[in-house]
Amino acid sequence: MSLRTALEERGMDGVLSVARQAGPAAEAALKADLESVDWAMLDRQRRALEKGEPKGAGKIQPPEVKPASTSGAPENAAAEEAGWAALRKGRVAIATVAGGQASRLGFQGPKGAYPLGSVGGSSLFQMMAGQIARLRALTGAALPWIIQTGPGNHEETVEYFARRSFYGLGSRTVHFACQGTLPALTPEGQFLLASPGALFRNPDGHGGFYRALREAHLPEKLRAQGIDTVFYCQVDNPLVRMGDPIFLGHHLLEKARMSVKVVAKEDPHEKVGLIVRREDGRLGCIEYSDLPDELSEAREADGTLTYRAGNIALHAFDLRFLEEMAEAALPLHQARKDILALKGSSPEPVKQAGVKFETFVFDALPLADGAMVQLAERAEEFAPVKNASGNDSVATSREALNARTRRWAKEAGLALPEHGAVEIQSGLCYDKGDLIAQAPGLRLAAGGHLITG
Ligand code: UD2
Repeated sequence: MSLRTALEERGMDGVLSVARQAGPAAEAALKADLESVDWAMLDRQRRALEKGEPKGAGKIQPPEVKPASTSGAPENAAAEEAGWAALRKGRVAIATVAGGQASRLGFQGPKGAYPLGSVGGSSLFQMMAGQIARLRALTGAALPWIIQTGPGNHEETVEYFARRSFYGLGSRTVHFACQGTLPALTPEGQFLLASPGALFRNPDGHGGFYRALREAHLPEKLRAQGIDTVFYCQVDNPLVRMGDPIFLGHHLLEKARMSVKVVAKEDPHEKVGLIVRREDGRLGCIEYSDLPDELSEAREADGTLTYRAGNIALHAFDLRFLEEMAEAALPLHQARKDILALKGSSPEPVKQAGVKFETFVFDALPLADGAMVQLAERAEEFAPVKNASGNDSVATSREALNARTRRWAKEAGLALPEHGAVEIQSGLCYDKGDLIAQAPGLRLAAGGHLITG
């Protein structure tokens, strides 16, 4: 179908007139941009706009939850064995979504580059790279790392890693996959223009991860290496246990296609999605902004929240399922915003009502035949950096890291000064057990409370 027909059929051909007035270069650029529009997706966007956001959770139940990896629960023993075996066999890759900018932190650059370490100044990327390096050393596996970037930070992220020699991981084992974009629309379903020659587009949400992998040809590359399982995390949680063997083990033993970790919510209005068992028996995630108060505030007789499985956006995937999700019609979430775009014949963009569309990774959960939920102990595994101050800020995340290091060091019998931040040198140890095992050879570096080898 020609571009003209595609536009005319949808009553959207007016979009070319502004470009035409601006001259042949702008017209050619806009046409090229329009040629890359996914028309089937655009039709879904316009239908979603008419219907509005899907509301109502239906009848829900709390999900069954496996014990936390750090709990020492006997039920975790078989999973631990299965997880380490899969890691050692080289069946696992790690993926981190890092498509956003750190604008909420007031930091210029990709969020993963934020220097979170209180003593050594390690960035979030460096902390994660260190865990992967240590896990590689413990398992002898290749353990590739996929970093999903966004159009706004892709080049900067690749350059960031190149300048740091990929933290010693080897450039061929760190893969970058850039997520796509979706055109924003007016409330009437028309395109918006960022300039006469370009549509206004926004990143397609972390649900774009599935397509980003496909576009980068990663599923086939990974499969050729014998990989069938992917551990997934967000870039903003420095407490993450990258490639957690117990989590992966439960996922594999349950023959799950997608799994998720949750923390027990204590604050009904905490900004995490809620993992639930839906009426149709499938798992689902209700985003915090869509959660009615009567559900978020419901309590058991002992005072605990009835629905408390808070999504920490940590998943395990079957590789085939990841590929299938690149084809799935995931729900389109809409954000009505003021958008800076051209209007009428005005030469400069002006703020106007528009709608941005995004898809979310967790919307694949109901599509997974077999899905496992595991609890995470908050103090051990979850302290995201979201805001400049207050909840989930740099300060609260550093505090949680410091407290965890002190707990581990105490159990490892390492003597620490009573006050001040303590950090474990990145890449030195994978978890508490690893620190305990290595404790006799460790020391505090001069000039800071950094535990080094
Ligand atoms: C997300 C979840 C929330 C909860 C919480 C846990 C959504 C909508 N909500 O909340 O339920 O699990 O995390 O911390 O996700 N990202 C991309 N591309 C995008 C958008 C985001 O890569 O287009 C990445 C981003 O770099 C970050 C992660 O996804 O690593 C989370 O994004 P966010 O900070 O926008 O999500 P948040 O905090 O609203």
